Amino acid sequence: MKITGSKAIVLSLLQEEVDLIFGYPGGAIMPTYDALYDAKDRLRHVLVRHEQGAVHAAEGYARVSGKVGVCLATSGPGATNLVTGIADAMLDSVPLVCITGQVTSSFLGTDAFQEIDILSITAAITKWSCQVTSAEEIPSSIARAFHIAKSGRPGPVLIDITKDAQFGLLEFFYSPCKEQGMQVFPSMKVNSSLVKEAAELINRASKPYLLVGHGVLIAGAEKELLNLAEKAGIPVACTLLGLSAFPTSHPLYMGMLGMHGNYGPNVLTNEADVIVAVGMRFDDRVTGCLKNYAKQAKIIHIEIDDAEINKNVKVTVPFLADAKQALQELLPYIKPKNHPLWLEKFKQCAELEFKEVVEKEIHPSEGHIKMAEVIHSLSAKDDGKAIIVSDVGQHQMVTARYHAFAQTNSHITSGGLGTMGFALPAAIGAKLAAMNRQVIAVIGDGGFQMNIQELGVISQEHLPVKIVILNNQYLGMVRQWQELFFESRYSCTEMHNPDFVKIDEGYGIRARKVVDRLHLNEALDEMLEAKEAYLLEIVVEKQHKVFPMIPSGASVSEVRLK
Ligand SMILES: Cc1cc2nc3c(=O)[nH]c(=O)nc-3n(C[C@H](O)[C@H](O)[C@H](O)COP(=O)(O)OP(=O)(O)OC[C@H]3O[C@@H](n4cnc5c(N)ncnc54)[C@H](O)[C@@H]3O)c2cc1C
Ligand SMILES: Cc1ncc(C[n+]2csc(CCOP(=O)(O)OP(=O)(O)O)c2C)c(N)n1
Ligand SMILES: [Mg+2]
Repeated sequence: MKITGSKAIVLSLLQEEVDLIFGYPGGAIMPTYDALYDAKDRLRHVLVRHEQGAVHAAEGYARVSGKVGVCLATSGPGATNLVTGIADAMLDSVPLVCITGQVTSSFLGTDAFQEIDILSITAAITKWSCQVTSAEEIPSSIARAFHIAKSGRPGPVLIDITKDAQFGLLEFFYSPCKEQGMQVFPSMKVNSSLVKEAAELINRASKPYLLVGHGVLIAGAEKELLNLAEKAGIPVACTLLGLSAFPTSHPLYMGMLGMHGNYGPNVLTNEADVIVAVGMRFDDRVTGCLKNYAKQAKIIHIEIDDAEINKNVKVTVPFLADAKQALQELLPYIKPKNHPLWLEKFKQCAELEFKEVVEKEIHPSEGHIKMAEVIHSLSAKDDGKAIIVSDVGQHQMVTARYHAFAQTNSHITSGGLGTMGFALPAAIGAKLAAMNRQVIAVIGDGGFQMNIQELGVISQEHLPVKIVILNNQYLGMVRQWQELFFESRYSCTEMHNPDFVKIDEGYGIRARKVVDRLHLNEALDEMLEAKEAYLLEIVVEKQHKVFPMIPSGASVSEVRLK
């Protein structure tokens, strides 16, 4: 029996075990929305308020669940509204399948109503994309899309399906794609001579150092990483996106790398003799000035994407493999060791950072509430167990620095693109992926207003997402750079904000505003205990600057404490 293309879209998604999609309807995708009507018991559709929200929600869902996130939009403005989100997913290696409707194939190229060449627009920000103009191509295209999105280095793919293809008829047959040999699927066989070479370097090292990135979380290699660190006694530091891959309370955990990372992890990069970098791509926020980055060290780079090896940093052992598999193969060759003198150096750096920066931030004796004391208290209250979804800016850096992540996959933020407006919709996706966990979005007053409309989803879907707005009435991160590098000329960074509590209440969401320290603890408790969604606006110090900081273009050795 023949079925329509739109039904085939729904059946194909079900074949891929998709049970949740985020989207927004419109003319060119209406046949598919009609098919969703019959499948609503098996395929939940969450109606976002802006297509950008759909992509970020799908990203949050994908990153927490480990599955592929799916979003659906119409042609023209629906499709172009996806663009920022797709770029965000591309830079942070998030697997997404984005399906857009397109005008009927006979109208293609005529500037028809809501016709836009979304394939060309997204060519540079997708791992793969295709246009489907006949119903018969739908199942195989969707199968291929899922395969590409999740294999090798994950990323977003886009399928643009014309309206006539959705209306057309086909004999439905679905076969999952197992295609090999494309550039996006590197050979997964670990090279045994590399394993021995890497093990020998680690065994001989006196100052070994493990740099941990997002790829460890993607590979699910947290246990193997812990085993390697403990067996060889290696100190560990994480990138922003690698946070929560290693338990923060572990004695070998030294902190975060990079521009606003911890002091020791940065300066000691230039003292380590062997660096094992796992699933991280030596982003410029991590390395600072490349000319002066870890020149003394032999570097082993475990990485799934060939293009990342020797891209920014020249490595000694280029280890093209999946992180989990590579670490599993490496472990038997590793000799048990301890490096007490090397660890002592990290300890001394941490003590210095605590005295110069941390103590004043988390235990201020007077003045306005500080972002760091909020995050420190929040983290202590639930033993670092929540999933934290942060937006972009000073509050993002403070959250990364002061939240003590206790469980894996618990920190979701926009790293590569740094997309303000990410956190509110991403928290929706994260909550839908982990209904049994506390999900807290930490957002600045600027970023909150970039996708504020997604409060409507929280309200309609009754999602108990907790939202903390750290309101400094400034685009704080830009203000910090203006103060440090533009002679305090605060050009266009002050925000006259609306009444966030009233807006929230307009959406039927419980909300509270705190302006002084006296009420902070009790308000945080109230928020954490709430069974429903809750927004807590906290008015924080305006002049705050995030330190340590590696000034742009400086070396990791030049990290500033003030
Ligand atoms: C305001 C702001 C400030 C920032 N400051 C900092 C900072 O101080 N410190 C910091 O670290 N970052 C910072 N960032 C983030 C930074 O821009 C990068 O996004 C981040 O450093 C990238 O981390 P990553 O390399 O671990 O993750 P990704 O960029 O996601 O890279 C992951 C790597 O793992 C690889 N991989 C994927 N799957 C596997 C697998 N199965 N096996 C092996 N490898 C795999 C991928 O190919 C990729 O190379 C900041 C961002 C913003 C917006
Ligand atoms: C979409 C987008 N536009 C602009 C920027 C540049 N930018 C980075 S941080 C920042 C300020 C963020 O302000 P806010 O959300 O209030 O957070 P704060 O830094 O004050 O904590 C800006 C404008 C960005 N990252 N994303
Ligand atoms: Mg702000």
